[in-house]
Amino acid sequence: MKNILILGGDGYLGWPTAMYLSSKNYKVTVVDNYFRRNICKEKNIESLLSNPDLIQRSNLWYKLTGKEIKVSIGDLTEISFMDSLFNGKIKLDWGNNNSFDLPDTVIHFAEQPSAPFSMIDSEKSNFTLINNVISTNNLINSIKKFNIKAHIIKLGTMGEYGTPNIDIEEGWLNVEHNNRKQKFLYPRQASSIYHTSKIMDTDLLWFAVRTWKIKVTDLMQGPVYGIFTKQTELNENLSTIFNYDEIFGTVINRFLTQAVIGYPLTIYGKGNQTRGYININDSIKCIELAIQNEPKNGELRIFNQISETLSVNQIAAKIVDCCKTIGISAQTSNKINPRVENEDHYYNPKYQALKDLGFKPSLFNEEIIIKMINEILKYKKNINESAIFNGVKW
Ligand code: USQ
Repeated sequence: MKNILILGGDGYLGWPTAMYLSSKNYKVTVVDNYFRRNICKEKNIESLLSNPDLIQRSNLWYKLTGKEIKVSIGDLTEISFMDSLFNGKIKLDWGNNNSFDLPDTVIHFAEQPSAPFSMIDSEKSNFTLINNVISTNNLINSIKKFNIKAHIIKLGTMGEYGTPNIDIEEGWLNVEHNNRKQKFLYPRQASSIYHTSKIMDTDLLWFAVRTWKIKVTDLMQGPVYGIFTKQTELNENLSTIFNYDEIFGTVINRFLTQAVIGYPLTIYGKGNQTRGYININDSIKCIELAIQNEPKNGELRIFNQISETLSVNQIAAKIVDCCKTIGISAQTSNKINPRVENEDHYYNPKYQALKDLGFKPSLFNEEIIIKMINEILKYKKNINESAIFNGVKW
């Protein structure tokens, strides 16, 4: 089985992905600097579920399954730390050092992932740019120096494309100009510093693919929702970080948590903003498909990683309906939009390539909504109402 290195292994997607791949007998190592959990503590916007640190969770995973998820804690914007993951000089904080195998595949989640966080002030904006762009550049350089055959799977975002008035292709656009043709990266026009940092990552990776022939899969993912996977359900202390606050919480996770405590669902502006959404379990399956179907060296392969498109109003309506079914009275409230974004726009992204590899999307339906509400209800006493809306503005 392949050796998988997960950068950002403590995050919402990183940890469940690590357990899933470990359960499938991939050899997994996770790396993190605990940025997100530290900021959540500092800002009093902690996860709904208790999240022991990576060392404790890896220990528990080993006890329950006999499988090892190795852990290395450090800052990926430091060149020597990134290099250590590829040159055999890794210092593990958990796991057997003697059996560390160099990675065949690197999954890069290690980014500041929040649009609102990147817009708080100049310092947070700079942190986002430096962390995201430099960690990506360090990764490229370590791969170039030590193992050009390693496959980078980069988490990109649908938000890089913005909301253009034409169909969104999967990464590329064929342009005909004055009777000549060329395929270019599809135009990108983001609407936050965070999303812009991801465009910069894409440019760096495309440069490195052209210049040094590294191999990259860029997964253009929409907002992810969900609270459990088969592996997190094994034990409460294996849960993922589940944020519902306005900084790290994505809209569906926020709305479901709001519904549980009778907080009117915070629709920003008119609520016609449409995005491509994906369940956390689908997201992990897509990552596995990307691992199994490597591009060639010198190829940047781009997939739009979403399961369906929904407007904010459609999401809210589905949740209100399901709440009615189970006897919860949920209301909505239109807030003055704290973000600068189009509220009425065309949105037609293609998302066929992952389906061609076997991806079967699951939808945001009554079954999943009610299951998530019941799960959140178990932790109702942990919900901190003051984290929900303070209006972080663009
Ligand atoms: N929204 C509301 N009410 C809320 C929160 C959000 O109406 O309480 C709206 C936003 O205005 C936006 C939409 O819901 O129109 C989605 O917002 P979001 O916070 O769920 O997602 P976003 O900020 O775009 O970022 C999230 C992740 C990010 C990922 C991105 C994918 O935090 O890491 O890259 O989703 S995408 O949006 O496709 O770029």
